[in-house]
Amino acid sequence: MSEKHFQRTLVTAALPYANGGVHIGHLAGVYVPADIYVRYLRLKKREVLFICGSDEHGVPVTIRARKEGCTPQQVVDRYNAVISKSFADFGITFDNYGRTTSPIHRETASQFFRTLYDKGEFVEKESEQYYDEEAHTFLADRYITGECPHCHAEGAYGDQCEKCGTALAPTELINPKSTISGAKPVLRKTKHWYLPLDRHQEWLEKWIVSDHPEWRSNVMGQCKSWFDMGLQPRAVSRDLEWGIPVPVDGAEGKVLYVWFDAPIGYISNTKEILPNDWEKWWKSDDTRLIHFIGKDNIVFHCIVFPAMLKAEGSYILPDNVPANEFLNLEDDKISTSRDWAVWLDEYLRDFPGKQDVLRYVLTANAPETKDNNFTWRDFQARNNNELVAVYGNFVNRALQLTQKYYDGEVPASGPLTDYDRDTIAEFTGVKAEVERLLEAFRFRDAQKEAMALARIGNKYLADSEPWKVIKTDPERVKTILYLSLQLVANLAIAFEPFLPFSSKRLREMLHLGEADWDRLGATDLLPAGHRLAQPELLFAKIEDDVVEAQVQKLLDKKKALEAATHKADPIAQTVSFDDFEKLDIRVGTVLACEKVKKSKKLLKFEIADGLENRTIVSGIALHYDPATLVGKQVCFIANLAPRTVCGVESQGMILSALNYDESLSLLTLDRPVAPGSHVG
Ligand code: B3M
Ligand code: ZN
Repeated sequence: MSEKHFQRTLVTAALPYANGGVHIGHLAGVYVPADIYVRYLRLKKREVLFICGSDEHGVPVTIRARKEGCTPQQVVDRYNAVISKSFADFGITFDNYGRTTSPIHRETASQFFRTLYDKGEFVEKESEQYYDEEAHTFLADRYITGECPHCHAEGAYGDQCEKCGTALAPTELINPKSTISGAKPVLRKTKHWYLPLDRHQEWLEKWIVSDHPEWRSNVMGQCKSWFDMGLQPRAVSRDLEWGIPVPVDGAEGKVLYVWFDAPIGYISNTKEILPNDWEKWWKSDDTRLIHFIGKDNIVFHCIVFPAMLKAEGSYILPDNVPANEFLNLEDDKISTSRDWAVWLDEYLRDFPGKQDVLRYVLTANAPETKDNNFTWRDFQARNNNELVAVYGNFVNRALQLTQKYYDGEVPASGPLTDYDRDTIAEFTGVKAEVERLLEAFRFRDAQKEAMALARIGNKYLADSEPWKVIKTDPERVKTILYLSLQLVANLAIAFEPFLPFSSKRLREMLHLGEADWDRLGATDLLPAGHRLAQPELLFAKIEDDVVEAQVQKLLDKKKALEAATHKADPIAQTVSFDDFEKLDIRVGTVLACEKVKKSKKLLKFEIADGLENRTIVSGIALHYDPATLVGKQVCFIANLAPRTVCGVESQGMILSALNYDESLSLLTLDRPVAPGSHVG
């Protein structure tokens, strides 16, 4: 069915796991495109509902809770607040942002499971799962670690080896261990319920491949590969404590699999705000259901959840699932666990008031059909060269000149030239193109089309040169600025779905009131005599040092993580205490320090050792400027036999630590002691 046959549109956005914050990959992949689409539908005065919420069950939450020594509920309470604030800060306009630990969700998900169970839609199967006898719990895949059978890396998980990426089953791991107690897990029989997707394959394949050829190629491709492999029964329950209990007798200790429970969150978050009116959104054929997700959720939204909805029998199915691919960050995969991300709350602390800059850049680089990459340099370039130099510059010049020549009042237009008429023809055509692209979920092209409006304005003003013409033909300038102001007003409307914050500020500067999308393309949005407010710059340049600091922050994070996770060299052979006591390690104060001639690596130290002072040569010239070492206190081995190095007799060895990345740090003291003090 094409859009026009639907009465209303229900838009959902993937429920973010409440085990961490929201980063730019989430915004780019799901939430900005979904928000653009919903804002557009509202501007078109269509009936729309925008639903999301926190996904609060599942193993990632329990792993975070263990790591932080708190309960899963405390984790989700914290991150649900962080996430919903981030979305509000970035103008993501959900009609409801719920959560899957809410009572209404627990009831809805339990009821949904029970309905399928009573209809015999599940297959019950007994299987063997790893059980931790010390922690008295079955182990989810991520709680089992061991040697990867493929690359033999240690630390592979029960579902995947992060080193070589191979998908694994827990029983494939060599020397499996529980990450909870460290014990060797044992296999135990356990019963679970499975959704027999194989029984749904025929209708699913027809519904997607034949009935929805318009779906994005990346989505269609993934679905077809699942069909080609042959759909398999999928477990819908787990042996876990954290989750929604399976509402069946004899299911103690079992909860709904998070990917069974979470999509039902879309339904419960609708019911939560429309207790008496939710069914027309989920059960009426004249509702169009659109799921906005990232590519790793395609199978759950195109195959698993539709199979659940079909099996239940009273729900509609999604009409489109415009899934985005992934956004990388500085050529590396964004990762919550490795903290390789730009977190929205951090971004706003570093770039207050610049939500639209990030929305613009993420839309311009949206990974709509293939993975894309975010770099801080590109962020700066798009801000400076597009938002400031084209859109902001055009608006500012048109408004400043109107202030200067007409005291902020829109002038009456005089007769139009052919150039005027050509320009008008150009910008009145933009509306249809922006709409066509938005209806097709092509947000980056749609935004580019809106930006074309700014380029038209910028060119028109630059070509018309009102600041020169004012001297010879003041009447002509009235027409130039009148038309330019109409273009500015059109921009405030055209950018509303994409850049809501700056569009609002611009409408306020124009005294334009709410954006009226139907008027987009009009040349009388600001009638002659209409008073404008004092103009302010819409966007400000971002300087090199600001983005360099962001890149450095990421590199520092990477280094810190590498250092924290680096596997040290094995410990050397054990020595006796007597042997250790033979070493006489002392503290010395650096009296002087200089490079050793004819050597790149050596520094010659004069050390106060509490006796006669001494000279020591040390190979750290590549790591230190000798001048910075004078006065420092260092640790040195005092009774090492003297050696001549590069013609200098060295009486001892200064101690330093060599990092895994070849960087080096001298062993210094955190408070002064007398030279010659013993180290032990
Ligand atoms: N919680 C988010 C993810 O996989 C997952 C989406 C659920 S949507 C029902 O990143
Ligand atoms: Zn591996």
